[in-house]
Amino acid sequence: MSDTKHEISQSRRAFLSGAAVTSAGALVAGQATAGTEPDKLITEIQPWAQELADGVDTIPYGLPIEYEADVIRRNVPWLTADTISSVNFTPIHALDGTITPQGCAFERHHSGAIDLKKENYRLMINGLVDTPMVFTYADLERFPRENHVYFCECAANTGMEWAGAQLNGAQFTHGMIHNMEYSGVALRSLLNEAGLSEAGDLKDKWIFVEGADASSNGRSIPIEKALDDVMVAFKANGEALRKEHGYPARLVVPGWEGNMWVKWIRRIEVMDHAVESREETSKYTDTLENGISRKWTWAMDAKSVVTSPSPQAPIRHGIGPMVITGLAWSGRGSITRVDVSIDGGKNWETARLAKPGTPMALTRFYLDTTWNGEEMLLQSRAMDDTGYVQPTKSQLREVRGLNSIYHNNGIQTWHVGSEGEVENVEVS
Ligand SMILES: Nc1nc2c(c(=O)[nH]1)N[C@H]1C(S)=C(S)[C@@H](COP(=O)(O)O)O[C@H]1N2
Ligand SMILES: [Mo]
Repeated sequence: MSDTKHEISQSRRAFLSGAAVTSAGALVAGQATAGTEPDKLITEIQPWAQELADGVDTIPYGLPIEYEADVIRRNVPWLTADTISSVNFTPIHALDGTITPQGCAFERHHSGAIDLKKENYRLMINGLVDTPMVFTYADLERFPRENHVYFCECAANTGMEWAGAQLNGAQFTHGMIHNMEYSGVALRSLLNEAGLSEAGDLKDKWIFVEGADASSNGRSIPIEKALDDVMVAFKANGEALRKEHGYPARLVVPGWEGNMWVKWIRRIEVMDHAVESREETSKYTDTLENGISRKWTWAMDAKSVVTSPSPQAPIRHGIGPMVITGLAWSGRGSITRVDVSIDGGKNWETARLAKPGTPMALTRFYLDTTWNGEEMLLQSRAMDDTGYVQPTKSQLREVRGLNSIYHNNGIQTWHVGSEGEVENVEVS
């Protein structure tokens, strides 16, 4: 016991003296450098220690402190004609860990976020079921509940980058993603309650899911997936879903494109065919080089991005110790490894995963390294437990051509300049 304690204090001292050397050595880095003036923040009693502060209940439901006011969702106004049918982006460059707070998790609406009270909520299950049913919100809460962390990525995430580097910030290139802990019921429980004998051997059976908003965002999902890990969720990160994420209940379709995660879910029809709705024909399909479009590209392939440094999070500390960090995910399983390159993919170093990857959830990676002030072409490359390796942009284009929008999981490059400034560039 005491040995361990000793070791800890030893290594702490080593770290602190290391930091002192750095701040004295690297002048650009040091704000609290060893100058001649005493640091008043240390030697003088500060205003906040001279009076009493906010009592409990000052803010019954807390928001981030004003100094973090920049950590917000942002949209790109020229991308869409109005904000009703539009998207904004998670500030992934400013977050850490893996859980996305609901308040800054990207929103994507086709006809605006509706205001739906629990008492007005109904979920119908009809079609090839033994007993068509309608559940109220209170009914949903009486089915066995589950908790799972999953990412939700819009298929259009990184879509603007197909032809070349376009948007200057990880928030804009990769921010159509969020990762939350969902509480809800397995869709399987609801389907079984309605009874599936009508659907026979379940071969080639589908569900068609609609939302209560004007767009309804109808999507067909194969029954195998519906009975596997799909959830009807009503809580995210412990609290009720926010209005914009589908209050009071949404579909959670682990690993599959965000468009299938129907919000304000109101109806599920069991069918013997897919509907081929707008959302799965003219949209959310991938046009190949020969003009023919792929459909049913549901799973989100393994992908990663360095969130810092990145254009909105340049290096401000000068040369010396540097943490490179980012996110990796796969809709087909768990992230097993992430490599980082600082020379545009010539050499790779394996990053440290903050925690072992879990299926269909974000994984945080860190590369604890040193920056000597050199320019970098920073990249990350994810691998998942199917053995899949995230492709370069040219590998992706060989298969997919240049007509695609959706499902761009190519390797992203940031150029880091000698002043620490960062820009979106393409190394294909
Ligand atoms: N009912 C309904 N569900 C919907 C949508 C919608 O417009 N209406 N948008 C879809 C799309 S395209 C995506 S990417 C996700 C986004 O979920 P979020 O707004 O919670 O981020 O919801 C999906 N579910
Ligand atoms: Mo989407």
